[in-house]
Parts: sequence; C-alpha cells; structure tokens
Amino acid sequence: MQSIHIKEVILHHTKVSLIAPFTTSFGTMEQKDVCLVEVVDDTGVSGWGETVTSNEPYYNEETTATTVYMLKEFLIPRLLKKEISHPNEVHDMLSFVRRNNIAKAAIETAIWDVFVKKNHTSIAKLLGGTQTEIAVGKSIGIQDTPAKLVEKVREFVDEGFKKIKVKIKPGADIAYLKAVRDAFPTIPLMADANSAYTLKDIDHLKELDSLNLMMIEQPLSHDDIVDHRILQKELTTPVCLDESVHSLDDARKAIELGSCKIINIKIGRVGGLYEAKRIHDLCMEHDIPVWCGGMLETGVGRAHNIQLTTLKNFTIPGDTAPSAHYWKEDIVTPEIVMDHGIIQVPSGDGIGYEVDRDKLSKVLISSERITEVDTTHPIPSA
Ligand code: OSB
Ligand code: MG
Repeated sequence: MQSIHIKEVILHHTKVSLIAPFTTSFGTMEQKDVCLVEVVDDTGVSGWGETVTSNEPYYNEETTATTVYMLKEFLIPRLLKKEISHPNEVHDMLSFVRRNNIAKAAIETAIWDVFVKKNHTSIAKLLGGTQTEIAVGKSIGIQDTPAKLVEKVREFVDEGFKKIKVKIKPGADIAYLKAVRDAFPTIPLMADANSAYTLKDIDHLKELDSLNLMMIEQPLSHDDIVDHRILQKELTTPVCLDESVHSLDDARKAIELGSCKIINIKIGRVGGLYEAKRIHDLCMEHDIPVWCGGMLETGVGRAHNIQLTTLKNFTIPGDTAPSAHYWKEDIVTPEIVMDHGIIQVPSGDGIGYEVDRDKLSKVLISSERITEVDTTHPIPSA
C-alpha cells in the first residue's frame, strides 16, 4: 500500500441546525458548530473527518471549540508533513495528548479516508468489514408525554427502523416505556439514560425488567464501570455502556468486571477508527455484541459510522439513521438514505460519499488552511 504524506489540513467551521430539537437527560440540542477536517496529502488527495461534539460539554468533557483548539495547538502540529504508512499508526502518534478523543478522531478518521482513497479502496475494506448492508435504528429524544412518544414510535416503526431507542430520565422513564411497550408488544426497544441515575435508583430501574428491553444504555455515571457491575447483577435487562468506555482498556475492564453485556461503539468517543476496531474485536472474542452509536453527525461522520458498521460483530442496529432525519440538506452526495431500515453500504472508495462543496458552503462560517506547524508547545516528533 502507498503511504501518505500530509501536506495541509483545512478546518471548515460550520454551523448546522437539526430539523427538530433533540432532548436527552442532559439537555436539548437544536444547533451545533461542526468542524469538518479536510486532510490533504502531497498528491492532492483529500480525506474528511468531523468533530462530533456539541457546543456544550454535557455528553463528555469536549466541545466543538475545545476540539478545534486541540487540533490546532497539538494534533495537527504532530501530524503535518509526516509520512504515514498505515492509518493504524495515528492513534499512537496522538497518544502524547491525554484524552480529547473526539478531537483525535476528527483527524484520525480524515487520515483513514485519505489513505484508502489513495490506495483505491474503502475504509470498510481496509478495516476488514464484510457486511454489505446495515440495519438502522432510531434514537428518539425525550417527549412531553407518553402519548407523544408513542406517536413518534409509530412513525418510525412504520418507516421500517429495526430498533427503537428511547431517551429517558427520572420522571420520563417507566411510564413512557410502558406506553410504548403496550402499543408495540414485540418491537426491538431499548432505553438510553445518559447517566441520569445512581445506585439509589436500583429498585426503580428493576421495573424495566418487565418491559422486555434489548438493553438499558448508560444508566449510571459517565465515568463509572464499578456501579454498573452492581446494577447489572440486579437486572435481567442487559446493561450497555456508552459514555464510560473511551478505550480498549476501558472495554476490557468493563467486560472483566461484568459491568455490561453490550457495548455502544462511537468512533469519536474512543478516539478513532483504529481503537473502535480493536474494541469491536475484543468484544467479539468475549461474545459481547456491539452497535454503532450516533452523535447527530453530518454526512461525513455518518459515512464513517456506516463504514465501521460493516464489521461482523455489529449485530445490533446502530443509531445511524438517514440524513433526512437530522438535516434539511446534508453536505454529502449522494444523500444517505435507508430502505425499510436498511442502508446499503456504498461500494465507492474512501467513506463512500463525497462532500458536496456547494452544500458545504451553505453552512460554512469560515475555512482555515493550515500548512505550517504554528504552535508554541513542545510537540513530540517521532
Ligand atoms: O447518548 O447516544 C447518545 C446524541 C448526542 C449525544 C449522545 C447521544 C446521542 C444520541 C443520538 O443518542 C443518536 C443519533 O445520532 O441519532
Ligand atoms: Mg448513549
């Protein structure tokens, strides 16, 4: 395979508006700043990545502004003008910076795209993914009443989604889920609490066990794997971890402890495709099924999610709904679409979709071209 040499990085700062507000236990989002990271190699091949953050540090500690800061001050200076013989190398090249995984993933994924395009293949193929179509679920934000939630669920079940995920928080949980379960006794249904509970709620959470849920996602603290073990022992409903798995090591510890039976893999949260694949492989060895989480991505991040989901152990439908569920107009072409809950994995090179520069220009605030190392911080060079 041909190596790449990074000539420049262009940061495209955008502001995008969701078609509808999305409410979780930590707040409501309607608009966000997204930085699209374009990495260009010295033969002119461009690859794309995306900061999957929101503007506030409520899901994890990062915001779009902090990812841009980390990229400019530390991550881009480490990678600019460097030769990369395989994108698997990037994770370790960036490990001198602690955490800041979403910032790392934004550029790591772009480098994967450059590398595979230059070598006339796709990210899925280079990762070893074999699934040619992927099943898709719908993540539904917290609604005002159980009846409104049931109405939404009906809409998405009719559209063919293969899994329904309902966001919950104290006060909007059991009654809401029970209403959905009563209306749809057999649909694949799960709940995501985004860390809204503690072990004090254990008896309350046990009520979930009568609802035949596929799983409860991240019920307890965002940084916990110990209390989740205690909870999992008490529940028959499988616990799935999202927020508290940032690395292969976190996944290993959670599996060894028995803190979960399922893991949600998000490329951003774990710092890129390399770590995402390693977590996937570890889970497969331990019979832990995985699925690809979503972060309300534009087409670029969504395309990376689709590429990753081609790996074999992604056996549970992901939060990779089609573009039209998020954006009036996405920035990639062709549009990401679904047919009865199935996305056909694109056969093209790279991420399988092209960034449409006309569409990008409609949400663009500014583009910043970085061609020289410009930082006052000491940066490791080898
Ligand atoms: O916890 O999975 C989550 C969105 C933002 C932050 C965290 C989460 C989510 C989602 C959205 O659930 C899923 C999607 O992209 O459709
Ligand atoms: Mg989640």
